Amino acid sequence: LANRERLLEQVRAQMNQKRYEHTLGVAESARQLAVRYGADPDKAELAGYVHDYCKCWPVAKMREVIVRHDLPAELLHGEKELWHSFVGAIVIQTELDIVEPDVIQAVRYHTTGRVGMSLLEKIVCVADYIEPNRVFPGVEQIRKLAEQDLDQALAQALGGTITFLIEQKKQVYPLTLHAYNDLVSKRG
Ligand code: DGI
Ligand code: FE
Ligand code: FE
Ligand code: FE
Repeated sequence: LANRERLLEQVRAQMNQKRYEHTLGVAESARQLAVRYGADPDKAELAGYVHDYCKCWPVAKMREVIVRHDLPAELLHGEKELWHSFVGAIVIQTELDIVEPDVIQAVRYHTTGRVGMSLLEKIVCVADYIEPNRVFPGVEQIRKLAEQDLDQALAQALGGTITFLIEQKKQVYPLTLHAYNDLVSKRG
C-alpha cells in the first residue's frame, strides 16, 4: 500500500485510540479474508483503514455532508449510527483521494449491507464484526464461520445486528433487512 504511513496519520486524526485500534484490526482481518476468498488484499486492507473514517465526527459535520452531497433524505430521519458509512464513502474521496469504486462501495455499505453485495463489500462488513478487538457473544462462532463460508458468516452477523436492534426497539434500516434476506434465500 503506497503512503500507508501518511494515510494512517490522517485516519488516526479523525478518531479516538479505541476506534483507531479497531480500524487496524478491520484492515488486518479484511486482508486475511481477501487472501482466503480471492479478492485484492491491498484493496481490502485499504477499505479497512478508511471504513470508519467519519465514525467519530460530530453529527452536525456528518449532516452537512449528507445535505451538500444529496444523500438520501431518509438518512436524516433515521438512525445516526448509519451516517458514518454513507458520509465516509464521500469524504474518503474528497479528503483521501481514494478513487477505487469498489473500495468506496465497501465503505458505503459496511454498516447496512445491501442486496447483491460484491465480494469486497462482504469482506469489509464481515471483517468489521470479527476483527481481533471485537468481543461480543457469538463473535467466536462468526470468526470460525468466516473461514468456511463468507455468506453464512455475513448472514449470521447481519442477523445478530437485526436481533440486537429489535431488542433495543430501534429501527432496522431496510437495506439491512434486504441484505439479510438476500443472503439466506440464496442458501435455500
Ligand atoms: O462502525 P462500527 O461500530 O465499527 O460498526 P458498524 O459500522 O457496523 O455500525 C454498528 C452500529 O450501527 C451499531 O450500533 C448498530 C448500528 N446499525 C447497523 N445496522 C443498522 C444499525 N442501526 C439501525 N438503527 N439500523 C440498522 O439497520
Ligand atoms: Fe462502521
Ligand atoms: Fe459493521
Ligand atoms: Fe467499524
